[in-house]
Amino acid sequence: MRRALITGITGQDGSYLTEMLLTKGYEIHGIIRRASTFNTDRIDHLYLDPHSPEARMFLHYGDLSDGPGLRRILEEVQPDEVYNLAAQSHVAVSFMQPEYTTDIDGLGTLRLLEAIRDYCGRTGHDLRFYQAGTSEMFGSSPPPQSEATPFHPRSPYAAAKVMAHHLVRNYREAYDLFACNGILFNHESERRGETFVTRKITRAATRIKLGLQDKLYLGNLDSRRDWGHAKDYVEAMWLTLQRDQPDDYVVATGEAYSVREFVERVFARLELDWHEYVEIDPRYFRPVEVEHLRGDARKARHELGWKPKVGIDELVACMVDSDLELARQERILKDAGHSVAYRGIAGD
Ligand code: NAP
Ligand code: F7E
Repeated sequence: MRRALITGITGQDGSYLTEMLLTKGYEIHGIIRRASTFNTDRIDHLYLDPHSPEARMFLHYGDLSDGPGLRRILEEVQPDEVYNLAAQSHVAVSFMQPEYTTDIDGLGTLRLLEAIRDYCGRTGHDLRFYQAGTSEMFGSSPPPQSEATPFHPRSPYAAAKVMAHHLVRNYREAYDLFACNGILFNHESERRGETFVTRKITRAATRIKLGLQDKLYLGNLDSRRDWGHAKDYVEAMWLTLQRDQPDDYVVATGEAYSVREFVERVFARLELDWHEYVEIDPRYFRPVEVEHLRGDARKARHELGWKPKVGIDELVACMVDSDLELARQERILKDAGHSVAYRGIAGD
């Protein structure tokens, strides 16, 4: 049975990757952060008591800021594959917390690579490493962006991810580590964090439809993104680690739409006129914007045999339908006299 160690297992991608690897027969070990509230919603449906003979997913407390803890987990788990998905992944938040974001997304990757280098050198074990890099690294480089496109990061998040990208390449060249970078374009889902723009839109529009909310406040509607479904992207991660040689791959659909077009599609599915509900709030503008991301994933297509299955219409449909169901549940609670205050933090 192959064993995978996943940082960021409680995130959107971590949950889909875990589901996929379990169906492939892997034993999964995930690193979770200790929090005062439960933060395992996205993987609760996969959890079995570790005492159960059927349990194949195990959780370990850890944090990318804690090198010794990462080392201990590696020794204990002895994984065949390591997927580094943990990150402070919100671009706008990275402008508010640049040092923290760099510590986790940049230095955190280094801590993990160093732990792996020492572990492999000392035990003679081999493992394969995947780094979840981002199209944000291209920043202002014009589309279509491929593996050959220069990086021009436009946020602390993107700069930290560029650092991690180069470290992964360096460890591959210097220490012969099977270490690969994904350059992942935006990928969304019903499990997407609620402050990323697609989910913010589908949550708000469905709540508006059911009378739970009046307005949706957004920032820049003109930026264009290449949006795919997260399920497809975790498959590309796994395929990357199954190659004979380590390499770096852009993962993208090749189609881009503006935030405005995404809003239009979502409200149209709900038979609402978005102009009546959407307002611009400048607090959601970023100090500098990434205007246009559209990926060229031909290398992944040829070498990994990967192509996305879900296009924009299906993505919108599944996010809207899932959030409509959530809104229906909120409506029932509200009608029964319970409070259903919706949380949102200004600026993200
Ligand atoms: P996500 O939903 O924000 O999940 C991030 C994960 O990282 C969560 O499990 C989070 O734990 C964990 N984490 C945050 N800080 C940590 C720390 N200090 N130590 C340990 N774990 C920490 O992100 P995602 O959308 O699944 O993305 C997965 C990875 O792909 C990230 O590295 C992201 O930067 C990268 N990426 C994502 C996209 C995209 O469009 N989704 C595109 C390109 C690259 P909590 O649950 O406790 O917060
Ligand atoms: O913004 C604009 C915003 O926060 C998309 C992360 O997964 O993908 C993600 O980063 C666009 C930007 O994602 C609001 O200005 C307008 O132009 O959904 P987002 P992102 O910044 O593209 C990359 C590939 C990652 O790697 C990241 O981890 O939408 N926008 N109004 C808004 N964005 C937000 N969040 N909120 C708004 O109100």
